[in-house]
Amino acid sequence: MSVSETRPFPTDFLFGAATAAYQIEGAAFEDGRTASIWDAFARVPGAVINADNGDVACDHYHRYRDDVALMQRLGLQTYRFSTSWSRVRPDGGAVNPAGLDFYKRLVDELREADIIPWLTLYHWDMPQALEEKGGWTSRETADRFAEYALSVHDALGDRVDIWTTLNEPWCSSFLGYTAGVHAPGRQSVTDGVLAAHHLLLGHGTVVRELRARDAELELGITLNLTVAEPVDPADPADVDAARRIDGQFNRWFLDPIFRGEYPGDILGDLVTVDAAARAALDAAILPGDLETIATPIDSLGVNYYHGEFVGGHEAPNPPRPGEAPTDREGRSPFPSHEGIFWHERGLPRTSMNWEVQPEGLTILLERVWEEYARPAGTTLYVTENGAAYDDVVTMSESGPRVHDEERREFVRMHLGAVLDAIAAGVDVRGYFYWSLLDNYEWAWGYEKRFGIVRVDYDTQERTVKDSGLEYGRIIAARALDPESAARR
Ligand code: GBH
Repeated sequence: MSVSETRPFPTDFLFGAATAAYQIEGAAFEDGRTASIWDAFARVPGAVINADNGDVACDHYHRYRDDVALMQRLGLQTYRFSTSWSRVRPDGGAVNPAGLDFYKRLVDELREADIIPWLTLYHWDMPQALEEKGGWTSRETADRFAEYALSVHDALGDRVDIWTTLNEPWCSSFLGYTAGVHAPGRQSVTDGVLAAHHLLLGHGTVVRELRARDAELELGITLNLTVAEPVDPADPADVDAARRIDGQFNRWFLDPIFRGEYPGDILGDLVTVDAAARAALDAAILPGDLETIATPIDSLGVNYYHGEFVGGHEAPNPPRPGEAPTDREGRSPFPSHEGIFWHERGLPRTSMNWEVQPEGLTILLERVWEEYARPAGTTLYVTENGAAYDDVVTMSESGPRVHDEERREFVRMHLGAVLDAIAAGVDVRGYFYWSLLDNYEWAWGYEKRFGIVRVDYDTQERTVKDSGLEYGRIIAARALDPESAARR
């Protein structure tokens, strides 16, 4: 939607940016940290573009003070980061005080700068030693996760109020254990559905235990949610394709968390596509699990990147699939994928080949609010939204500049979409751009840049991109201003 007048944000709306430990910290083997599944996966031949790994990444572990100063310059009110399990409990074992000290220093620096720390406990980097004991396919990993969470809370509970258990458990389970394009790189439907269950169980256990320790904490989870649109809403095969995508991305996680049950249609599909996987899931769901998973949360984090335009008939002009950048053969992440086809609808695309569809964010927020969050008394945050583009650096008298016009527009349009949702009555309390910095984009290595701040990986120099300057102006004005497009 185009902006013809100044559109203010609510006074308590929070503007932030997000990162994740493995993607920015580097210092992969310092101060007692041991390998995570991503350290291991990055070393599998062909798994990651250029065999890139997170050994150095943005060197944030050593540069966090400068990075916090940068956040302050941008005017961020909050910063969403994750803690590394392998730093806090190397190999998933005993607590490592040196690892916790890093997060204490970071959080103290943030608080000093008046930036609210928003802590995510798990952004995909389980200790490799636990993977060797079964990883998320093992029920015990949920208990190890709870122990880890409590040790982070022991150290930081007095200075962090907002806690997210998991980032995007769909990716951990189905990209990691079924498609095999993310760590740990397994390719099994059974492993994916078991991982999803144990991730959810770990989430619920941690919410329950942190709530019991401190009723004041703001607790939640972040999900990658999408809008699945059928090519022809009058064609039953297209509608069914959209139902299966919605069920496997969204409802697989939303329904247990908000309703204490897995979606029946998706369990039905699972028994037809892989009866053994369904039996394994049934056996893994023990009495009480779904009650634990449905422990009430205060806020739901919505990560939105793009929608899905799908049908039940082969596409005449199919778009290039987006998720497997390497020569390592990925499988479908969806247990039920037969007969689902992605179609082209002519939307602009980012350099990930993801569609740009800001209205999708409005539609998604309205739907999640009406069907799940509002009835549960849960508020919403957009915990990630952002885009990769092939940025070009130019030299000016004042130093390097990045005129990332497309990203600047992307941010403005999606903030407009959030305002549209607020105007429609959705209680969405904040927005985090993904990401503060260019960083390690998982299987894409350092090739894809999502930052509002450029990172030169040779010098570690940071340059605020035009999109970052624009975001800073929007935050300062607390409004989307039609003029700011011209003011550069
Ligand atoms: C987030 O996940 C992550 O939380 C973050 O770490 C990451 O850096 C960031 O996004 C950018 O990737 O097969 O083409 O249909 C992204 C969530 C969900 C987005 C699945 C892509 C399917 C792509 N992803 N989605 S495609």
